[in-house]
Amino acid sequence: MAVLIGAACGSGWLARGTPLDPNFTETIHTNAGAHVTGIAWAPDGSNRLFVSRQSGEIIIIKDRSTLPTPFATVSPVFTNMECGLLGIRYDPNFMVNGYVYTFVTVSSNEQQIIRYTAVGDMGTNKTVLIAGLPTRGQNHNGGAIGVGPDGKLYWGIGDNGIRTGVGTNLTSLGSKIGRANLDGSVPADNPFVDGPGGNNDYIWARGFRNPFTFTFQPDTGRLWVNSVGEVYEQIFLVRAGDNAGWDDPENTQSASFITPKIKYLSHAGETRYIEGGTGAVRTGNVATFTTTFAHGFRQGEKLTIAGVGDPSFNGMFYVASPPTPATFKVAQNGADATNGGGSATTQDQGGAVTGGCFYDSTGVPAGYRGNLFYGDFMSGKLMRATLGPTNEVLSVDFFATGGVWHVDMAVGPDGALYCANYFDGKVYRLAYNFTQQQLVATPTVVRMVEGGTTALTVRLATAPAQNVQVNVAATSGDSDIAVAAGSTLTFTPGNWQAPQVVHLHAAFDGDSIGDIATLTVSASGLASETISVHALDVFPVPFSVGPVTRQSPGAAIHVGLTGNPGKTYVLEGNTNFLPPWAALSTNKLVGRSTNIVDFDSTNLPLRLYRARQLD
Ligand SMILES: [Ca+2]
Ligand SMILES: [Ca+2]
Ligand SMILES: [Ca+2]
Repeated sequence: MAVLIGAACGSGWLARGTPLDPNFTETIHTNAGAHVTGIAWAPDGSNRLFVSRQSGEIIIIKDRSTLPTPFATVSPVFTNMECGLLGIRYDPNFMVNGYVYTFVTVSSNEQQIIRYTAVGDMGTNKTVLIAGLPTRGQNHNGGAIGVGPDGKLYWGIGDNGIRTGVGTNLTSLGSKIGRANLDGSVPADNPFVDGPGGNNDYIWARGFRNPFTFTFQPDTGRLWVNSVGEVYEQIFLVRAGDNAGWDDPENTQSASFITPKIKYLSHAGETRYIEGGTGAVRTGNVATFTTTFAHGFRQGEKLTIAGVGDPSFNGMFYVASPPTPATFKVAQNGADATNGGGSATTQDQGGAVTGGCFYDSTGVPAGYRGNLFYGDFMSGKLMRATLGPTNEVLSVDFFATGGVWHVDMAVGPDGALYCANYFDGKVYRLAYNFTQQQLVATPTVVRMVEGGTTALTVRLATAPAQNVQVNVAATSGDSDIAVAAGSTLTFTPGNWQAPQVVHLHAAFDGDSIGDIATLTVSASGLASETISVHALDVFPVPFSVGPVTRQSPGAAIHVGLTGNPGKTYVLEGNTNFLPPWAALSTNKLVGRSTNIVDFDSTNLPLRLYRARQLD
């Protein structure tokens, strides 16, 4: 039984292991302290790595060092077994609103989604967005959290170790992926919304034993969920309303369930036997194998074929197309032949799938871009999956082996891949060793919101002989998206490695569709790179004043102001309707609304308010 973050002994002295592609170099980036549960690079170009620890601390790593004061220490936090601060991710408008979302076990019977607001390096204004999420204070708590391309908050919760919420259950958030608006409210388009009916309206997808991590695919925006398994570790590509089948048997889900895109048997390779006689048939460089019983292999799975009587069938191959229950095909050069016997064996990847991400940077050769990487907590191995145009898995290989306690992974602003170990808190950097100059831009798919600002980063791959000027410009698409800063960057032989920041702004446009634009990153004599930018639509609303509240006589009055993000409103006050109106506060709205304290109102018996839009 795969146990995630169990009570196993620490093996902190062990090295992470070695990337199998010798073109990658691994170094220790930093030590983030014991019991790291998540890592996330601030999407503002600040080069800050936020690290969540199970103990409740969120720390910031900058220039490879831990800042002396934690960003925040979540309290209360409940840290028994697999409980604690389990996940951390950012708002797509983080540069403007500073919102950081966390998934936290707060007691032996409750988990919460908690938001902090970053003010510089400090987390302020702790806000519980969603309370009452299920746990029994032991295992299978889930912990995945993130904001989707639809600007909604998603999280994953497991079966709490006692089959909570499994099967067709729609009342519990156990064994579920949940989805909420960013303020914690229920989106009206969630698939099982029934209002006062018995369904839990947050449910977005179900049937997950322990979704400890998930990741949104940058270009498609699709959600890939890593579900830690009992017999099989499974990675699902999930849509609204899907059921991944738990607690039915894993990897043999019936037709009403989704099946994993990637799976592996916990703690071992798995052997299936090939029929004798005609179990191996090669025609036109495609070999078709028939197994003695259902094999359960998935497209793209890597197999070791051994012992076939005709040895030309033997070797390591990827399942080349969607298999049938007892046959599979692989690409295999060779003369047409028929034979049989032998076996096909899968890879031993580990026993608890964790911490994946897509390689979303130009800081790797094209063959790596857009690949899905994931790790395994028990084996410490990192895996790399390549995907075809319809998200069919083409190959799954080991990327690094020999590590321990892998827990989370992220692409950094320098285009390198970072991964963290749970027990010792070491964060490793795996970087491609370029031998030729090129532009390294990260990410290649930018998700932001209308009226918002975000950042990407650019650096050079190798030391230049002389200064290199890099230009970043919006070259096609919606003109509402523009480079706000960093359109011209200069790299020198001394600073070529340091990521430089490009700020993007998406104008608030008042229509009801999102913006899509392409940026081109270019430099004389070098291949250009393109960045795709998506700004989520923010639909305009009329602006209004209210509610107006006063806690007690003589206290300052609080005034709500609702309007459109990116627009500036001045709140004015008066005591008698007669001119002049005094300007009390000028606000450029970040979200839909803000709350203004009228400190001049104490002891005023009557106060009138109005707002005007300035732009
Ligand atoms: Ca309901
Ligand atoms: Ca719009
Ligand atoms: Ca537009």
